[in-house]
Amino acid sequence: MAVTAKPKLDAHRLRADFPVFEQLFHGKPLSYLDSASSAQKPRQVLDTMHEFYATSYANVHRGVYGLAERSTERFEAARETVRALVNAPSSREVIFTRSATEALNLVAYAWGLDNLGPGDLVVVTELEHHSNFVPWQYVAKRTGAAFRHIPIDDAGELQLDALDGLAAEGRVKVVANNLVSNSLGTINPVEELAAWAHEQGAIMVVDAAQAAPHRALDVQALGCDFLALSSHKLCGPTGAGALWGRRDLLEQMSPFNLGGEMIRSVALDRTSWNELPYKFEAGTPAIGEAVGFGAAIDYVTGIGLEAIEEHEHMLVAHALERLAEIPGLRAFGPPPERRAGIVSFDIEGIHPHDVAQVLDWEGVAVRAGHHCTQPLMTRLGVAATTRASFYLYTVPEEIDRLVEGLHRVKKVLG
Ligand code: C6P
Repeated sequence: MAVTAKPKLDAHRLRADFPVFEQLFHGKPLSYLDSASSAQKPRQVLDTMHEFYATSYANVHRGVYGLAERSTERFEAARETVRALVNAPSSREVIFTRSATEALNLVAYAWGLDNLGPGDLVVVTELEHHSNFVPWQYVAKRTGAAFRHIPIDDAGELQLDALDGLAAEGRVKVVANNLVSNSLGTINPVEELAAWAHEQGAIMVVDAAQAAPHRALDVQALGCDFLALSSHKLCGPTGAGALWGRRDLLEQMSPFNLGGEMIRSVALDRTSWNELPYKFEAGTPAIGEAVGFGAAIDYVTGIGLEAIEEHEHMLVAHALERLAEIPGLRAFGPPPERRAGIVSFDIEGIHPHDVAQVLDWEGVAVRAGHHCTQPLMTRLGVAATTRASFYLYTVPEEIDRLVEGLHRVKKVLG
């Protein structure tokens, strides 16, 4: 596809914000096509974290001295920034976690263990990341609930006609789905699933780890009950993530981790819990990382999530068109308009790890593996795929380098 439309986002200019691109790998500039795994960090985030640690750092919610108050204000301001990103009604409903994985485990344990039992159904999908699959499988086993999945069709889209059959099997209590699939890029019909979940009397748990960096989010419009995201996929630091949950549900839930700020009072025979959101934030939180998370959200929203989404659609359309010229290449997933900036593919007769190795020699970084979606790989009939994923700093020329690299892969290994 000729890339002619006037872009709203100038990725060539934005790349200058990212120091990582100033280096060479194997003597070549870096084409970083692994942003779905983790995004690179702009100067704005790195500088904010440096400035925070240098001038404003102390433990939060504990000290009465000026420095601790300043640190607490910055930490709580980051919480408000996350609230605004997902349009939550209150920042009390925003819990800082270490990652999206921890956020999803929090719901599975703290809600699931008390609310699931025999005769109940936990429903996930065939394209779920292990982080929103395994905790539910585990908690279902522990509570005696049945564990079911919504299958996908050959294009990698959810088969919603399976829902009636699931509802007939028992009481559906949980529906868990990612808004964007990390392996295929599929944008899933979460609003529809949330409406169905509520008709069944179930909660809707949304894994937005791959959606939050790439699309505008609104938990109220999605109609979900819980939503998980992480900082590191959104240009922020590792070690920080967030869970948004409906206040009435969070109020009713037992704590997940115990100790530190989540406690109100302790006696020899009993302990009471702090109010939201602190009830779910045990121990010293990742303070500087939360501040960096806030700076990353400011950076990404300053560029505009709609512009990022549009940019990625352009890149995906360009990638799918160019990849079609590689003999023996099979690209998985839906058409460009129904996916985020992720393309997974297989080249007949060549292992994805070998593909990624040869691409690395060309300075092109992609991920090869099962991408923590083994049930999906089984459905696709492969052990692994090669995955190229894009972000706001990806330029079409990098996709052209990927395609040139794949021609070389074919020459060397085909
Ligand atoms: N996917 C990938 O290469 P953490 O690492 O906890 O912040 O996020 C986990 C996670 C949850 N859900 C989805 C949809 C994800 O894509 C991920 C992380 C990375 O695809 C690492 S496996």
